[in-house]
Amino acid sequence: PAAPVTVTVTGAAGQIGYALLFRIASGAMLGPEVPVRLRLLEVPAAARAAEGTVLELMDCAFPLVAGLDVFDDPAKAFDGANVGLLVGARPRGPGMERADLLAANGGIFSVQGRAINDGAAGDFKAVVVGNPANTNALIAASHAPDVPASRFTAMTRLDHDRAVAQLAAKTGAPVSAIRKVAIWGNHSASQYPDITHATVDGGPATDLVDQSWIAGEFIPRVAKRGAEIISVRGGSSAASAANAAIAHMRLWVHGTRAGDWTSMAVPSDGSYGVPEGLVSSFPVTTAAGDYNIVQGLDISVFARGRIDASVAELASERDAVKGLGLV
Ligand code: NAX
Repeated sequence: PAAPVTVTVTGAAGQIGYALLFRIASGAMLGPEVPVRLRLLEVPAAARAAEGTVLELMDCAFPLVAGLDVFDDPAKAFDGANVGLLVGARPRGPGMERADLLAANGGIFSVQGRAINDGAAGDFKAVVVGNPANTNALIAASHAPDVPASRFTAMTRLDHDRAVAQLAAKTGAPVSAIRKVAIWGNHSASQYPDITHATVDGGPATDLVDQSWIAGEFIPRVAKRGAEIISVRGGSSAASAANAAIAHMRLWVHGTRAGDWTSMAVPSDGSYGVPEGLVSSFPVTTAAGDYNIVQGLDISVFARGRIDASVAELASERDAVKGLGLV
């Protein structure tokens, strides 16, 4: 049997945490043969609720679960972690300015970055889900100098899946027929969902839809889908976000399929003119636990403008947290 993998989940008592943990425990993330040791991190006030989730996880009698522990101390929660799903974050409260939000999250992700630096396993990989996800990943990485920055990624797979689903609905094709959708930039309304390179049943997606649908309906629908979910459901995306976090990590560990890619926010190496170090979404291929930004794609004038606008937002978030001494 495979060796157990230690998975740390933060914000474990939250709504995404609840949708995430049972699927990780069932093998949906790392595979049906891989035992998992789950380490749940919560704030002290929510640790008891996380203990309640642990009781339920026990009651599932998942054969793959090799450990179940709850912590309110990041240093303990990340001890020996191979995989981190950083979901817990400070939501924006009433009257909170953007700088307050960045500062509150800076306090969380700097401490967690340090805990990861000091205690995580040598192959540690993280996906940050908690918003502002890209900048939180940047903060965590900059407090973990001994861990390669490339291991700190942020989630745009939910945006990617939303784009696939919208393209499938518009063309009438099954989602399984769609390849090479991409999300660029920030996980925010400034993101650029891109179907320029996408295929539907092997043919160009752009032969099936026109530019006015792409610019007028598709892009805003995907970029503002989070707000649409809140207005219709009365709560923010939870199960779909958990599903995307599982896909993000499963693909990173097990690899993307031939002829396809995924979208991940990763520290830029300067590709496509995105300033080095900014955690920005790109199309990436993955294999054997590594990822590579897809190179050589044609970027239209339209795409350039969209990518530059989202990257400018990321640069301003980085400048704000730099001003706070967080990176
Ligand atoms: P909830 O408010 O339901 O849960 C968050 C949990 O995190 C709470 O239980 C809280 O106690 C815990 N927490 C807060 N600070 C913590 C800390 N320092 N250490 C450990 N736990 C801590 O939010 P939920 O709906 O689960 O969403 C979690 C985060 O995901 C939010 O920041 C949200 O904005 C973000 N999202 C990101 C998405 C993405 O695509 N990247 C989409 C979904 C989601 O909106």
